Amino acid sequence: MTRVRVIDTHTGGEPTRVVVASPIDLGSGSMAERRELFAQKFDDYRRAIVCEPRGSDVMVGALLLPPENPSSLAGVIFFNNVGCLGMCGHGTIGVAIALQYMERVTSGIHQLDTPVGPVQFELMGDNRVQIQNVPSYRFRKAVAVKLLDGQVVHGDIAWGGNWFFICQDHGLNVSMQGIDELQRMSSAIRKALEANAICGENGAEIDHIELIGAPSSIVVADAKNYVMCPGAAYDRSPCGTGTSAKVACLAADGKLAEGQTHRQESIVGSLFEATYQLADDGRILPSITGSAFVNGEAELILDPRDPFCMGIATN
Ligand code: PYC
Repeated sequence: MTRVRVIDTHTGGEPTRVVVASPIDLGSGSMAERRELFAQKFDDYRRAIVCEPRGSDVMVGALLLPPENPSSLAGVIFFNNVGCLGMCGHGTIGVAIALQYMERVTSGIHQLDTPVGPVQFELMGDNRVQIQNVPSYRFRKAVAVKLLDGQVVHGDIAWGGNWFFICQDHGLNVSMQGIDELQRMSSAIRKALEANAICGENGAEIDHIELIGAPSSIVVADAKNYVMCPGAAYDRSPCGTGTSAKVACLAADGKLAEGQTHRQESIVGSLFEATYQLADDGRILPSITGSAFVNGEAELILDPRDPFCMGIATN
């Protein structure tokens, strides 16, 4: 039997399961190489940790590893019900709170290595964490996409650690009451992007769809979003990488100044506050602040006699 120690957290409603000691050896290559090895050779562990029957489609895993850079605290690979992510903003906030819970960090700025570059976090007190995400940018503006039913929507293609199609003219209310329609619309956009070979830079797959709407009256926010993740679950948090991508678009449009705060509400009413600094190359360096809480601590038991020991595949 293999035992896997995990700390469960949620960030604005979105769960992160932090694997504190990796049950597998991914070597000491770059984080991108280790993610590739994880995806190619150990995908059953991904399923075992986040998929049913131990997890769910919404669960995001965070595998803590030795760092790539000597100055970093740890390396981390984020993954979900269908594969690995590039970066994960809500997950980084969850990892920070899990590390604090384990008394591995106190105050100060700490660096984590991810497959798409280093990110920093700072504990702000009261379960709040500020992260500095990877450089983010808008790749293409107002790309028209024709859906199968003939409706045409437009969206910006932007990078925030994952690739996003950010759409405002979808014609839907971004609210929990309309969740099924938001899901259908996001899936239709994702299919149309694939069918028309609309990609991120260098042909990268756009695997996150972000629908923007008006904020509700329950929190003070500038916008609300619904984000469909790869695997079709929607992010309960405002999505850290999605908020970074959105802020990159606002910056590119001259709608958000350096240092100004953008408040991004999630579909469940949780909030991230985002600011940015301009990088020398024209990209932005986003900072995202949100809160996470530890809500579980467990040892997963991987019993080889269990027919669903390595999880139920959803892809
Ligand atoms: O917060 O960046 C994020 C994220 C990505 C997928 C789910 N959450």
